Amino acid sequence: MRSAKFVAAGIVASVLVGACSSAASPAPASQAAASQAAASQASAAGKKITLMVGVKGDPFYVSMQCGAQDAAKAAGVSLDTQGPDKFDATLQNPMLSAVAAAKPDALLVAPNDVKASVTPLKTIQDGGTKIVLVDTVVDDPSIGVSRIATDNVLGGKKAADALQQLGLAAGAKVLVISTDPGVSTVDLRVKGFVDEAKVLGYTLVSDTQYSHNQASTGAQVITAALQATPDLAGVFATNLFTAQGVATGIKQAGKSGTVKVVGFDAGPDQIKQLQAGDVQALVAQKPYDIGFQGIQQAVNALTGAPVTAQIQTESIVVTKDNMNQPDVAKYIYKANCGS
Ligand code: T6T
Repeated sequence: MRSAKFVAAGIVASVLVGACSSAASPAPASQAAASQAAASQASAAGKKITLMVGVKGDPFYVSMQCGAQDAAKAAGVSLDTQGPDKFDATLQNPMLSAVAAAKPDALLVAPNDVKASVTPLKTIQDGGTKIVLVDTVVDDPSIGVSRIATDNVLGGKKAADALQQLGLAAGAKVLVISTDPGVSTVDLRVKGFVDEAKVLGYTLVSDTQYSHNQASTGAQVITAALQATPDLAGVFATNLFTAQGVATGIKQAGKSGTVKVVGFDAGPDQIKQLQAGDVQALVAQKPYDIGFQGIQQAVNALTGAPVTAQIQTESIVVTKDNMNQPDVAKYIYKANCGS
């Protein structure tokens, strides 16, 4: 992430450099854009922005917060970060009601549920706060001036392709373990995986199973699945905590390496499991970039600059073989912004 931070800082620097150097031989359009960007940054100073993450303490959201903090500093806006103790709309919604009462100028939010999060977000938006959806979204398309997330369908497809790279042939038995239905990101990953698994000829041994975003439940689910299907060949675990729990369950069953595990996300503990051989591949997102761009879009919305309605960020497949390459290692998530 440190390098990603420098890249992001470089983007800000190049906007500023562009604004300065445009005086030498400006193309009229870019000169106008540069002046507009500079004016936007200046006039956003002092605005109040809240970041509501999906769940507190998750290295994915910590890394997103690091990006948002850096962008907020560059724009001179204040940032306050909050999040529920569990990824659960019944816990996040009361916090969103408090945001509605506080009326920040803008809200970056990862809603916990495509349907249950709509009402509190509508109240916030109707109160005049500009909303930028970061990571997860809601079903109501009228919510949010901008939506920034990983291309999650593509990420799920990459997970299935990773199983093929690991040697799974047509007919291999596979299982998907996700968090909960109604979480937009993981639902899209499941779709991308299942569609590609069909193309590759894999046999899904059951419908998608759920960890409720708890590593311990993920471990229990895979333990039961191994008993039901002793010749299971591969598992796709759609997010950080699910993948951690699945890898633990596979290890406890003495099946590390025999049952191939592809997880989503790249938290510090997941990287240790990759190193240990309990997980074979991880699809890492770029949460720092999502947070950084989220603030940029919020600032644009607050200053009348053009806003991009939808931004899809990239993912990258991390394995034991490439995890130490600098261009891969920089995407490992952070447990705190200083590390
Ligand atoms: O995978 C991320 C995030 O994209 C998803 O919406 C929820 O789970 C994570 O935060 C990882 O724990």
